[in-house]
Amino acid sequence: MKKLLTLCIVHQHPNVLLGMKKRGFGAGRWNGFGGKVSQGETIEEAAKREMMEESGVELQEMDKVGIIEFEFSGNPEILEVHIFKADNFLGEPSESEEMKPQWFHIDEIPFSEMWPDDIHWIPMFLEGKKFKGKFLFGEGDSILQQELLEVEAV
Ligand code: 6U4
Repeated sequence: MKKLLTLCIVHQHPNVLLGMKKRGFGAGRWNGFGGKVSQGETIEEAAKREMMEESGVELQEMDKVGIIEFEFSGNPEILEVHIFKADNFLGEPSESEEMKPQWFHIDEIPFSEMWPDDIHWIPMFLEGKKFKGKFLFGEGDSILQQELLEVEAV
């Protein structure tokens, strides 16, 4: 079974906007903003909705830069996460019940407090590359298998 999710990172060079996830899946980690795609909405609509709900800002233009599938050993569910990059937005980031936004210089991205796959694809994201990948997680934060490829288009 596949579940569709979105993840959006605003990159205003030399900074990126991340949020500390306060509850739910991935709580306690810094991450981009996003969540599940609801029935009847496009993936892009979901990305914008989640960005607004979690950070209070409105995205206008964004680019889809990556698709990564995540699987957890012993769990048949596959999370298909569509990753977007935006360089602009309307409004001011503000804390929500779900996320606490914060800007990070790209040399100070807190990888040790992020999902363990992020250190592999965020450099590609920052270089403006597009990518597709798959990660299989084991116990703890271990990665049992990974695949990550630069692609022409996602
Ligand atoms: P609700 O609906 O609030 O219960 P929740 O279970 O908190 O949802 P949600 O919808 O916020 O989860 O979605 C999880 C977010 O985490 C999505 O933006 C995708 C992202 N995500 C999931 N696995 C990830 C991973 N391995 N690496 C990463 N982001 C991931 O960078």
